[in-house]
Amino acid sequence: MVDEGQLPTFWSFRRCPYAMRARLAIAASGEVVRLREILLRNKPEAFLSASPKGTVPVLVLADGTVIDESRDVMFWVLGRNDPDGWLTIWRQDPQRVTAFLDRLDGPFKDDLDRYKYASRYAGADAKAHQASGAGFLHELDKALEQTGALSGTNLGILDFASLPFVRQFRIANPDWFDAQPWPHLSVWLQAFLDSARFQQIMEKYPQWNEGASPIIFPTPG
Ligand SMILES: N[C@@H](CCC(=O)N[C@@H](CS)C(=O)NCC(=O)O)C(=O)O
Repeated sequence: MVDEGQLPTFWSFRRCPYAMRARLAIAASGEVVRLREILLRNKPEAFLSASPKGTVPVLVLADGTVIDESRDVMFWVLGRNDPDGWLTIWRQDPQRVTAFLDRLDGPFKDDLDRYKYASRYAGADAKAHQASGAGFLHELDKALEQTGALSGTNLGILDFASLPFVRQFRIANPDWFDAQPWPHLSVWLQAFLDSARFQQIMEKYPQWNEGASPIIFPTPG
């Protein structure tokens, strides 16, 4: 029986790729949290007082510690328990992992936003950002050729940190994406989309409000 009062509180938004990768790591680690689903256009006071910068995901531990960067949430839960060895590559080569995540969250995310949501960025050249993002994805395709994973022999932190963003890149124009010569990348993405873990973290939850009953994540099976 879970003691709900002691569980960390996890502020989430279902479709946010940063929140998705945090939920993936939580589910893989076996940690259990109280999930609070919010709408970004209507952020609850309790969320903003936990983390005034107002981005999801946010994990608030029982002792009040606030972890409000998705990478830090991943590392925190996996640091406690990592049954699938997601951090093996981090232990072997932390610099490589950091460099990859910086590129993913920096230039690639910039390209993704300016390609997928070009109208929100004055003067953004969607085609140029599509091409630049595709350059990164071609590199991933090459890296996937050997083992089908970015993190070594098995899927790990590099894979699950990036898959939600690669999924978004595809959603911007699936026909174009599927016509690109990146067979290993396509297989890798499709296997993720078909996985039980992806279904698990995309479960729909009602929006949180002050009187809401706690939602335990992952849903106890
Ligand atoms: N660096 C942050 C970025 C998180 C982020 O930007 N999340 C978006 C949603 S996908 C957000 O909350 N944006 C605030 C807003 O739209 O008001 C992280 O890795 O956690």
